[in-house]
Amino acid sequence: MALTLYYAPISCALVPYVALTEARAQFDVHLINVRSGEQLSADYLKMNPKHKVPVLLIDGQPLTENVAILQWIAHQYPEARLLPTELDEFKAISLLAWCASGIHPHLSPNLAPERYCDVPGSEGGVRRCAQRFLLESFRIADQMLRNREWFFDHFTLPDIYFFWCYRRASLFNVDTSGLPNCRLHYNRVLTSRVWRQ
Ligand SMILES: N[C@@H](CCC(=O)N[C@@H](CS)C(=O)NCC(=O)O)C(=O)O
Repeated sequence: MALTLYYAPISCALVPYVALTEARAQFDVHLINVRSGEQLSADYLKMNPKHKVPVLLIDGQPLTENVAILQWIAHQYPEARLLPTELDEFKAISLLAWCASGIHPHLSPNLAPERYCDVPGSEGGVRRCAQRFLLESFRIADQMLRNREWFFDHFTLPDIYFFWCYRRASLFNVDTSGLPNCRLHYNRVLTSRVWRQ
């Protein structure tokens, strides 16, 4: 099977990159320069009219949206145990959906606040509001991770997606100093997983 991950540095395409690596999948990486707008080119839009990374091309067929791509990887490589079993499988999908729809959308306004409110001078306020939403979610995650290594009893997909959300927020200088469990989890993902080796 031919797999190509359309990827941009720092972006959420890191999440399927880590998942594929943890699954020891054979895949190619196609770099997309999001800053220069390569995702808006006619060729890319043919593959993903939503002009986003990641896209996973599976034998020439594009699959978009992290939540779908991640589940496809977990099902394709069951020996990697990227999803827990029984009810926990659906709890893990619930966490993925939370990352995708409850956390990720509050990251983007930090990067381009003018896309979210075009009132001149509103950038600071847009960032402040987005960061409030992010911190609310991170506080919840911090409680979930209390006295735990991972969200479930072993490393699974939500660990990867949450890791990326937290990392992206830290790069926007969101003050996460009061969230020790998120920080410990972040360091654990950085230091103990295959994708860093
Ligand atoms: N819902 C999508 C979101 C993907 C997304 O927002 N990707 C950003 C990078 S983190 C992107 O490609 N932005 C470029 C653009 O909007 O033109 C998913 O989960 O895959």
